[in-house]
Amino acid sequence: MANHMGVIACLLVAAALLHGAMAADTYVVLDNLGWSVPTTGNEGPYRTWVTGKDFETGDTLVFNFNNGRHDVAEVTKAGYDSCNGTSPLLSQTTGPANITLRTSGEHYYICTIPGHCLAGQKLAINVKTSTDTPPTPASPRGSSPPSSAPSITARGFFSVLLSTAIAFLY
Ligand SMILES: *[C@@H]1O[C@H](CO)[C@@H](O)[C@H](O)[C@H]1NC(C)=O
Ligand SMILES: *[C@@H]1O[C@H](CO)[C@@H](O)[C@H](O)[C@H]1NC(C)=O
Ligand SMILES: [Cu+2]
Repeated sequence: MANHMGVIACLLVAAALLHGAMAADTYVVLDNLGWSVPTTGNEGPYRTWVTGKDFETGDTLVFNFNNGRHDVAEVTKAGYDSCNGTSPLLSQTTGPANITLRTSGEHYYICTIPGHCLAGQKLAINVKTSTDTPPTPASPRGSSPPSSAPSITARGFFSVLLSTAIAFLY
């Protein structure tokens, strides 16, 4: 019995880890403070918030702000460094703004309300390619629809783990 409990515990932990690894994460930028002008007058709080986080493609950033108070513009590194939001790659003026990370690499976000970026309302993150959902290669026209095999396989594995654990219980 004790052995069985150990096996069950291991399987449940494995299943939980697998599930965690599969799920796309949601990150609320600067947590409860939201997308705001740092009281420090610089981007320090955003840099601190980014530290230790593992952003992956498919994850979502939630920029919490009230309409009209702020906005979010994704800009180039040059735009980030100089707080220039003149030609944003992407722009959201209504809050909260949920931005899903589609591509890997460096992503830069600023607020374009005058003075805000210069006072530190700017965010730079590095996005890694997600390990759980490999990009589906573009399939030629007329071929079968893109397969969702990887996620089905992962889900199947997850179910097998769970049912094995449950089987041990009875
Ligand atoms: C801001 O960027 C735009 C387009 O990238 C550029 O034309 C403009 O000169 C820049 N403004 C400043 C103040 O650097
Ligand atoms: C944005 O994400 C938050 C947190 O996941 C969610 O509660 C909210 O409904 C989302 N808003 C939109 C417009 O999708
Ligand atoms: Cu702002």
